[in-house]
Amino acid sequence: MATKTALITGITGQDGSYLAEFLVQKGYRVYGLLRRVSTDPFTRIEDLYGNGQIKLIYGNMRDEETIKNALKISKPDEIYNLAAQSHVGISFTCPDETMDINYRGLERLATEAFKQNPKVKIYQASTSEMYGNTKPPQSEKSKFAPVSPYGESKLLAHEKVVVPFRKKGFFICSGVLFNHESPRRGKHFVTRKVSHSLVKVKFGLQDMVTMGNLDAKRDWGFAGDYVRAMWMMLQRKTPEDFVIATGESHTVREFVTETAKYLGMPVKWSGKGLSEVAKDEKGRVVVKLDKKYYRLNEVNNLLGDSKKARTKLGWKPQITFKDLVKMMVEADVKLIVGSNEHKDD
Ligand code: NAP
Ligand code: F7E
Repeated sequence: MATKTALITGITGQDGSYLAEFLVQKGYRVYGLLRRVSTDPFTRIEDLYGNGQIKLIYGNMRDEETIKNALKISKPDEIYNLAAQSHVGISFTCPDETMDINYRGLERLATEAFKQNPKVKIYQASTSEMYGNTKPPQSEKSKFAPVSPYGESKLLAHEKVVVPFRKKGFFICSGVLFNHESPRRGKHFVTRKVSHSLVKVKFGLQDMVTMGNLDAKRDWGFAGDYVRAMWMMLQRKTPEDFVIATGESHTVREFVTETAKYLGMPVKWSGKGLSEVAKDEKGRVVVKLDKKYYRLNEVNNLLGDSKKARTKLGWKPQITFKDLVKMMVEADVKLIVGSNEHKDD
């Protein structure tokens, strides 16, 4: 079989890095769209790039010409559109940028990609945030009702780009992925914030971590399992959307409790509302709350029903909630204790 070529937007992100590794292992020629930033963007993909296993093309989802150029250079068979302003909380402070990257960006990409090659297959990174507070469990049949600019931008990308292009006969599909995490997760997402901070607390490098809503429930899986599903969706003859989720949900509070337990630093919760705290066995406060980490609107309860993916794609997650906590804590212990990270970071 001829070597396939993939173009990944968002290759420097959590999912982009796992997907690049996965596709390289499958024998793909992999290109990634790289936006210029002042700091080192390579941390997650430098091995693949250094070994010449992926090629990077400068570009930006906000700049049509750079997208055209990336498509002309890479000539992809498959496109994975993972680039996004992906932080829900931050989307409330920069809604226009979020919309331009997440919705208009896909519009620019899909329009040009299908013009250059009508047979190209496109995967769109849709999200459980599109459900907002629709009653769980959420499946492909559940109602979309986003409550954040991020959720709205992703819903527009789905409804105004994915659905119409598919109706015209092009291969484009949405993976409606529920939260997925890993040691490569950005530190401003709650799981990584908790694992990274509590490891620092454990080793005396930080006193406590300050957080927001502990009652929110999320269906957390492992990013490595989820990129496999993205690829599976593009190997089909006909494009369809799939929910990808573990089918198990936990509160943010439970994630903290489990992380602390795995670190051998069990915590007890006390207090109510903003005064709630978690204390370690010596009675020291290791988690406190601050209003600034609460969102303007919250998605309270996400729990995915991925029956369709399990039957039609043959996909199922391999990593459990406890495995995920263990994996993230162990990676942060290695990073922090091994690297002598500074106390004020
Ligand atoms: P992430 O770590 O935040 O990565 C986002 C990627 O998008 C980064 O490579 C970033 O580049 C790139 N990017 C941002 N703005 C861009 C622009 N204007 N032009 C080009 N690239 C740009 O996100 P992730 O967790 O890997 O998620 C991947 C995708 O899945 C995103 O679309 C996200 O919305 C969606 N999603 C994620 C989850 C989840 O739980 N992780 C669940 C459902 C859907 P820089 O390195 O330069 O910042
Ligand atoms: O928040 C609560 C917060 O930022 C999870 C993105 O990948 O998944 C992700 O979006 C929950 C929320 O992820 C803090 O209020 C409490 O209820 O880790 P998060 P998210 O908003 O669910 C979806 C599926 C995506 O598509 C997105 O791209 O945790 N929470 N305290 C906190 N959240 C943060 N970030 N920081 C806190 O201190």
